[in-house]
Amino acid sequence: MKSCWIALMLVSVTVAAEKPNVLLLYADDLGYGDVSCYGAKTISTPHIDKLAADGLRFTDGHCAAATCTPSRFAMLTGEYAFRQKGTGILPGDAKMIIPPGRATLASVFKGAGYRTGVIGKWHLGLGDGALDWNGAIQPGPLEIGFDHCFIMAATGDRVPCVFVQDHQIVGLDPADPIQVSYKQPFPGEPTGKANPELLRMRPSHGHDMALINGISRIGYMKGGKSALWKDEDMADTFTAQAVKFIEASKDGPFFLYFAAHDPHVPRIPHPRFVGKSGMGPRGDAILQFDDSVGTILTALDKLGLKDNTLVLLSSDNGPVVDDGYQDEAVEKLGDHKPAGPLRGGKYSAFEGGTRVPFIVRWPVKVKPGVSSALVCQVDFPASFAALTGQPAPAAAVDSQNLLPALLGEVETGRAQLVEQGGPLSLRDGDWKFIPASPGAAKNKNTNSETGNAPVPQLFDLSKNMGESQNLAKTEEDRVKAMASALEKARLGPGK
Ligand code: NG6
Ligand code: CA
Repeated sequence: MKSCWIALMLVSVTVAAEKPNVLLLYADDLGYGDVSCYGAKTISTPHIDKLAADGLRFTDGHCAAATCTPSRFAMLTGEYAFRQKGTGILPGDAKMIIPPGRATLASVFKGAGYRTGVIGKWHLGLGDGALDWNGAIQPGPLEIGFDHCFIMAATGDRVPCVFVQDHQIVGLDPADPIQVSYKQPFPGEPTGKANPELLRMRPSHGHDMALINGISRIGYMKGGKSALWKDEDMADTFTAQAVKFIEASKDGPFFLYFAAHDPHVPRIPHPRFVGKSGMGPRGDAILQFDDSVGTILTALDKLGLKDNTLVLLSSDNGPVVDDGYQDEAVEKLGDHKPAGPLRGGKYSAFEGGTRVPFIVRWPVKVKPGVSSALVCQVDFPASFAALTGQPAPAAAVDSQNLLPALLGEVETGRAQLVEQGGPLSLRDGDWKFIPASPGAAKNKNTNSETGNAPVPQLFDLSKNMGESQNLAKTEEDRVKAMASALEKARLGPGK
């Protein structure tokens, strides 16, 4: 009888370990060099550092693209975004680009009996065209595998400046309906262009339309006054929602995609962070993200969920300094290198575009350490399907099961990876190939490098992580081989 009980206990322990809670802590525009555990010296991120010290820190972890929408599309669907039209940076009134019913990272977890939620930045479109924001907002996250959502439609710098919970705008007064347009201003409503005297932060490029909370945005809106967010409270609001979701799901298992807004523009952190980094609002917003991470992890601890929760921390694309507002990010940067030793950043085909902080912590399973395996967020659907004992979704064509690498059992990840910066580029082991591309070498808005060049570029990252020595001329055979491998990967599996 006794041995029976022991056997039963063993079984239940094993089963529990196979379905850990999964908490994805996701920053917006956080660079490889923006956190102290990746080498930042002028900024300190103690909560992220602690997570890394207790977990596995990847030095070659990637998002799938160097901007938000394609990156998140790939992470949720397991398909590179460049295979689908209309997956570039979306306006805030775009229809949803993941078709309802399509298998996603969320539906994988749901299929394994998880409670699933997304809190924070969405930016994958809502509705199926001509959405009435005053009615039921669908399709949205709930139609692709999430049980719960508390999101902003697009970005902090895009209208509508309201939160959507499940299918409704939060706090909307029916007597003051909300209207959104990306075509023309609403007569009588202030804009950044017409009313610069009302601004507390001026745009540096674009961002001169609807003026909400003293900040002008992309797109126009009218009404919905009672529902408008206050930028300085946004991180606290999302963090509190995340804690609430975890508390309500404590009997588990749950999957929470916590999609923070920091340090994306506009950078308007809560007053308690203002001036704390010495680097202006961008640095302060990074401290705010670190604080959100700390608060959420403390909540896990308090509920006794730390041991059996797999926490993943990463970012949707590389860093950018001036992304459209005069917020002193350039002036106060000092010696800080947002992409660390990498070249490029957001919008770039260089490594800084997609190589980002990437940490996995799962105390009962993952040994703390550092891994150099090449891993990508596009691999999440197949890897988490494997973790939860399910087949990978058929449409997740680019997603590889990298569970052994993600759990630190092996240090081998992908053999190859397509990076979607400006031009598509290819990683093959430590080699990096960027084909010749006619585009401009610099992004004129952000004054940052795109990776475009009129000649092919080839780098040996094992010796030259900063992609400064172009070996294309001396390694012609390798250039040829990688060009055809990239073309093959671009066409897709089976082509
Ligand atoms: C760009 C915006 C930039 C930012 C980005 C999206 C201009 C000139 N620039 O078009 O400010 O919003 O889109 O960032 O409007 S992302 O992280 O969501 O991809
Ligand atoms: Ca982003």
